[in-house]
Amino acid sequence: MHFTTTALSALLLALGVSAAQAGATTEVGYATLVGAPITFSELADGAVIDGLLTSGGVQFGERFDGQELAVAKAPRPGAIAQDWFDDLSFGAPLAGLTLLPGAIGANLGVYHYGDTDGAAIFGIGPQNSDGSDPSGFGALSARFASPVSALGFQLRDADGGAITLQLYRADGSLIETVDLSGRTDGRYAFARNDGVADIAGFSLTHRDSYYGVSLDNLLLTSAAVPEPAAGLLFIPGLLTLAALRRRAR
Ligand SMILES: [Ca+2]
Ligand SMILES: [Ca+2]
Ligand SMILES: [Ca+2]
Repeated sequence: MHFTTTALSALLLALGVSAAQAGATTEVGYATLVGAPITFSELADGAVIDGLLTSGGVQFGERFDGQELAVAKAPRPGAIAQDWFDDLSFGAPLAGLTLLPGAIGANLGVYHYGDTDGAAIFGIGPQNSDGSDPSGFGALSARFASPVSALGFQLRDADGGAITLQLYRADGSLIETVDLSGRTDGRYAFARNDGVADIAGFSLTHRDSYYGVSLDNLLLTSAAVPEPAAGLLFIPGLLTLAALRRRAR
């Protein structure tokens, strides 16, 4: 089998390009991020926040101008009933990434977990016809004062349901949709692969029937460019190998 170096390079280049497009961010350890997290410790347990919330210099609300607020219905595991969730999958943020609050009583809420991490915020979802509490079932979006290259956060009450984090630039364009489905409570962090500080905000939506999902300890920072994925690391090695083979002929 004759594989010329040129053909091999082209193939590897194609592989490299597709791998780079697979994700605009890389998951990194929360502890590797430097900075002070937003703890929401100033918020009172049980508070319902109408209008935009500003905490730690970051604005929090329901969605961005241009995103349509829809209702997603998902079966409640092990029950006939289904739950209703805020859904932001229609429309897209407009340039400027302008944050909007939800309707009165359907924007954001606060729950104090009674542990060292204390208060966390959640989106309030649509009112289910069965009268169940919509706290934690809503969308939660954040707009940063200035764009960052990395962010970390704590998810609370994550029970393995579908969770989606969408990262946006200030011009409203989507950087990446990060699938957090199946994550349990914990701290997670993501950094831009190319180190560019263009993450200006995010939307967090989910389908988690058990008390929804809450957000705490949001940490916005710049991080070192993450190590390339393992698949990319061996490509220079292969190219060298191909060059050596060619020389041996
Ligand atoms: Ca907290
Ligand atoms: Ca809402
Ligand atoms: Ca939950």
